Amino acid sequence: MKITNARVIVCSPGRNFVTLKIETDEGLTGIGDATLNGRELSVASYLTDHVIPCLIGRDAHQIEDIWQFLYKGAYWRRGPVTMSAIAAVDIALWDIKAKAAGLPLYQLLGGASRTGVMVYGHANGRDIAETTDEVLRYAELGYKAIRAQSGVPGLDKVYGVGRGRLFYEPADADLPSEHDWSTEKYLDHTPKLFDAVRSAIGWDHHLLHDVHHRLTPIEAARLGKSLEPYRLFWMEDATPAENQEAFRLIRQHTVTPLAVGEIFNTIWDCKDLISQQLIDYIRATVVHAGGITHLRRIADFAAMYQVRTGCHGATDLSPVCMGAALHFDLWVPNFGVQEYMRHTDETDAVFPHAYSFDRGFMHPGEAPGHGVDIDEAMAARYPYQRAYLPVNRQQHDGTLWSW
Ligand code: GCO
Ligand code: MG
Repeated sequence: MKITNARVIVCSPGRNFVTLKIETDEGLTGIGDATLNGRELSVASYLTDHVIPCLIGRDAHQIEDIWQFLYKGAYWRRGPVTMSAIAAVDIALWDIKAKAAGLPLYQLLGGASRTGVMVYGHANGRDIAETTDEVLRYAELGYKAIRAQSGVPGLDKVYGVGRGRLFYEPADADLPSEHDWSTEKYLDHTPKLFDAVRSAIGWDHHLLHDVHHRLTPIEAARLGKSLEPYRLFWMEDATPAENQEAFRLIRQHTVTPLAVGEIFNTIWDCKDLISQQLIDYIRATVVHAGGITHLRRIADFAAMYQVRTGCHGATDLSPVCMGAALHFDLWVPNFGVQEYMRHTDETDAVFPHAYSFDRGFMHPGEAPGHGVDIDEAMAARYPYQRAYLPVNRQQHDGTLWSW
């Protein structure tokens, strides 16, 4: 089965998405997600200018060879733009292979390991009372695992605090907006948040929290320790992870489980974190970590150290990525949890999909392929709109900080 054509579709039904569509001489087509929040057009160009010319005429069934060709053959390895582009090709080719077999993608990976995929939702509010109410609302919607984020007294804009919707969209401006930050205020506030949330919800639900790369290792250790009484499922991105060794210090001080990896793009980003057992959950996901082909390698490596998966699933990952991730999750033996932030109605209409949510669990559906499509006519009605993620500055002196 030869690849005859491939093209990139950029659309913005509420937020920007980059989608790759691959066509074959047998009439089968497949689509892959290539969305990199705030840098969408770089991946679109990488695909159009450098990847697509190399795809035409290749055998669509040779997923592994094409992956190796795009990874090793570029000479310049890794990086989010390259790996998102490779992922888009990989997801589209798995879609085609599964359609050719007449099977849902998870069957080609090895079949279902579970009846459904436990997902966590995002509860947030401007203060502790609002966040607590939101956590209870998510519990009513059936979620078994809930992430809690709250505004911090004395800080103007804080990561993860939306506006009472079931999603939170951080890429909110034509140029980066600025948030302010105080480690002291955040560290004083967060244990109070979880004290209130646990008292309200009890012990039957998993609770999660995202630090979003803002603490130093010793500060993260202190937070992890102070959250131990509330039995978190995980504390995410407690410190920036360029230096994998940094997690050893956190680990030495706390038994709060650690999750990291939503911005990782290859197995090399988590090699030491996993092999030295410095984390509990790896958050790399299909679109940013080289597709199903590469994520599967990361998961198998992680399994050797009892590290479980917890794929990133914010709204900036398109329904195509969500569909592919759910097939992966249904199969992967060392599954932990899947993040699920709902898309807007416009996005869901542009990307019709077979996956579904029921009482805290999701299922990829039984449609052949990954089960997600794109309505191109509708996509054309939502042209690209430049949108940046915010930046963060220290409140006391304006120093640029990690957002
Ligand atoms: C998460 C993430 C997101 C990111 C976003 C950036 O845990 O869901 O941290 O909220 O900030 O995906 O593009
Ligand atoms: Mg995160």
